[in-house]
This record gives sequence, C-alpha cells and structure tokens, in this order.
Amino acid sequence: MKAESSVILLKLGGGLLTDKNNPLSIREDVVKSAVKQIIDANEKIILIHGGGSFGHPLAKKYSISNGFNKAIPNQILGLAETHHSMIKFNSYLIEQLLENNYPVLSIQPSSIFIRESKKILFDSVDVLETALNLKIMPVLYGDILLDKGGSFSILSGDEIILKLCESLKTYNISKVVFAMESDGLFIAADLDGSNCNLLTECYSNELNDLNLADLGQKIDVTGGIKSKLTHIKKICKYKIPVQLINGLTEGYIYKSLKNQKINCTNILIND
Ligand code: IP8
Repeated sequence: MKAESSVILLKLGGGLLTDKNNPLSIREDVVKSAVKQIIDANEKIILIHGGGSFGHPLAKKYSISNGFNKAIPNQILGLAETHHSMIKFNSYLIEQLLENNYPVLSIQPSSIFIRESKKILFDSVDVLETALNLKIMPVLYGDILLDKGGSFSILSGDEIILKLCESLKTYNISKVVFAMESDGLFIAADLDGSNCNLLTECYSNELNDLNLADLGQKIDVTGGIKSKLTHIKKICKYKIPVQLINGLTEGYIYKSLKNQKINCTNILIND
C-alpha cells in the first residue's frame, strides 16, 4: 500500500528522562515538560524511550547484552527484572500522557521483536499503523530481546527506530528526532578533544568523515555516541532526515516537532 500520511519518530533518551547516577530515578520535571510539549505539538508521532537508570544498571549487572551465561548467578531472573523495570518506567510516562487526556498505547517490544541468528524479526507493524490511524500515539521503549537460539540480548530504542524505518508501510517517516542531554553531535576542534564545536548541519554522505568528539557521559550497555552514529547512518539510508536536539532546553521538543528553527544537529539527505 502507498504511504499517504507522515509520522515523526521521537526518541526520548533514557539519560534525559532519568538520573543515570541514581538507579530507578525519574527526572519528573523533564518527563512532565516533554509530555506537555508532545501534547502541545499535536503531531502524528511514534514515541520511543530509552532505558536510563531503569534499564542500564540492571542490564549491566546481569550482563544481559552478552547473552545467556550459566556462570552468572540469577541471570534469567535478572533478565525478567530488567524487563519489569522498563515496564515501571514506561508506565510512569504513559500515566503522565493519559492524565493529560492524550491517547497512547504502550507496546511491549520484547513481545513483538525477536532475534533469529543475526537478524531482528518484527512483523507487528499493522498494530502501530492502526493505532496511528485511530489517533493513538504508540509508545515503545528499550527492552530485553529474546533470541530463538535460546539466548537473549538488549534491544535499544535506537534499534527499534531502525526496524520501524525499515518496516512502516502506510506511513512515511518525515524525520527521526533524538532528544538527548546535549545539543547534538560535536566535532573535535583539536587532537586531544579539549575543544569542540556543535555540528549544526551535515549531509548524510558526510557522516563518514566526521571527527566526532566523544563527550562520554554514561554507563550505557547499548553503546554511546559511536553506536548512535552507526544507527544514524542506517536511518539515512532510508532517506529519512535525523535531528539531534537537547531535550533539556525549554521548548526544543515542541519546536522540533513543529519544524521550527533550533540550535541542534540536523542531518540532511542528499538527493
Ligand atoms: O537506552 C536500553 O535502551 P536504550 C534498554 O535505548 C535497556 O539503549 C533495557 C537497557
């Protein structure tokens, strides 16, 4: 079927919504502000959020991303706990949206994505598109990922975005927005990386030549800035522009959703 309407994929980073230094702690003011901006923008959105202090510390403790390992005590229980912790975080966000009378549908990624060898399988795109048709915002999140080979790993929000870019049928993705705790990608201006400048605009064919500064802020089992760049390159292959914005700057989520000018990183597509 031909794509008729467009949708924005918005990822709210886990580091933005939670306090990564304190396990299981939500930055309530940040979540409330993000929710208000999403509601005010009133656009068609699929919302994806990261794990932050609900996902990463547990995933790390039980070495979930490295798969099944008999030597790790209680690893399977830890897998279940990691998933449940994400549900608790997700429920908080969902409640904020519903309290503001905004129709949302929480979709459990570990129930609709599965790994088979190196591939991640996903065939529930109709659920998301039907929700969008009904003016319901689907909400997904980084989760555990079961593997048909008898193991498991972590499914990051960024990987979910990639699968959606590959799979949406009746919706065009007009852009992917990553709301983070920094203004975007930074270019190292000198060799030791002590000086860096915000990259405000760049074409997708220039992504391989960037001398990115790694501001290395986190314990992130799904990989920091390098893995973000890898995902961005893959998204651009689908001819979808990407915007990296600071979700802590007042009004930026709203402005991004409304295509208003902001100080951020814009990755544009070459014709
Ligand atoms: O924060 C990771 O998702 P991400 C999810 O999008 C877990 O990388 C469970 C650690």
